[in-house]
Amino acid sequence: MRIQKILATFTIAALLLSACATATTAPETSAAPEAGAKKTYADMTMCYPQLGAESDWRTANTASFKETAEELGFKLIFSDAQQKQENQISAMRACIQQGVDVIALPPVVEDGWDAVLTEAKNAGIPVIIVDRSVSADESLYASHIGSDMKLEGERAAEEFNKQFPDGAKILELSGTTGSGAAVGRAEGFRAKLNENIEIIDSQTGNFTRAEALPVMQAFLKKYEAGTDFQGIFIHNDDMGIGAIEALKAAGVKPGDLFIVSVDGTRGGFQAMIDGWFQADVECNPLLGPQVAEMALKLINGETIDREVLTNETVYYPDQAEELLPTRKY
Ligand code: GZL
Repeated sequence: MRIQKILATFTIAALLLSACATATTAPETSAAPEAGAKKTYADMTMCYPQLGAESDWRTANTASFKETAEELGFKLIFSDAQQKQENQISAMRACIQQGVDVIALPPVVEDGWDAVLTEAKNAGIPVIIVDRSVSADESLYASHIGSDMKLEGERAAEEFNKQFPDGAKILELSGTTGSGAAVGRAEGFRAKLNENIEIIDSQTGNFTRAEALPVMQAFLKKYEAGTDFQGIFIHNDDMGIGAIEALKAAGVKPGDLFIVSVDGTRGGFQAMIDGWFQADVECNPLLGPQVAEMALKLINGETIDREVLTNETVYYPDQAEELLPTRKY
């Protein structure tokens, strides 16, 4: 009898120990979904090789993706390319090596993506083009989501047409050369602008305040504000704020010129309140939630729209004061 009791004691102890062992050797990471189970955000790793931090718009776009990843619980591999395409491509290649589930690419310029998009496709990693467009063949990416940049340009032109029915001479401060945003806005602007409104000069300020300031200073050395030109089309608020610094230094006053900008950031709203901007064409950076939803559908093998355009409007000074506190970027 004594032997049986001793054996029983050992058996129970062994069982208890193995249970503990199982507990301590439990897998470190969450178990991958069983084959055939739908993936959730917790299973998703998204690569976001952000193009830079050149503007308030870009800062808001980055925040939208980081906050969405936090809220929904997916892993975001984020990098800042400082507006250099080669840095974005290197970041994408690192993500492909890592075997991410999806790449969301906000391309700094339209051209030069075919090779890396082909590499992603060959690795079975779907790509969503975010914000600006690419010239690569549509077969190389799953979808594009962003603004209709051409329409933004057309909307800006309509403001000048309304303001100058008898014609005018204007300047253009354009965005990053070769970017879908600058190309689209310039194209739409010219397509819609009345023939009696002449663009006497156009220079890029690369979407930044710092680079727009010297461009506006150079314009003011060449042209007399009010006499040689009566208005300016500026491709984003940050460049507009840089230009205002040069205009102020040259003795130009708010309202002396008719200025239309793009983005609708808080800075742009303040420029409308201060009388510098007469209209601000909205361009929405808060794309994180929609891209996350599209990405999860893709990794679950569901179909998504090939083109998703954001609905946008035009803001005016008479509503700027009231709306400024509600602006999310
Ligand atoms: C437009 C976006 C542009 C913004 C700028 O969708 O790509 O880039 O208009 C930003 O403010 O820098």
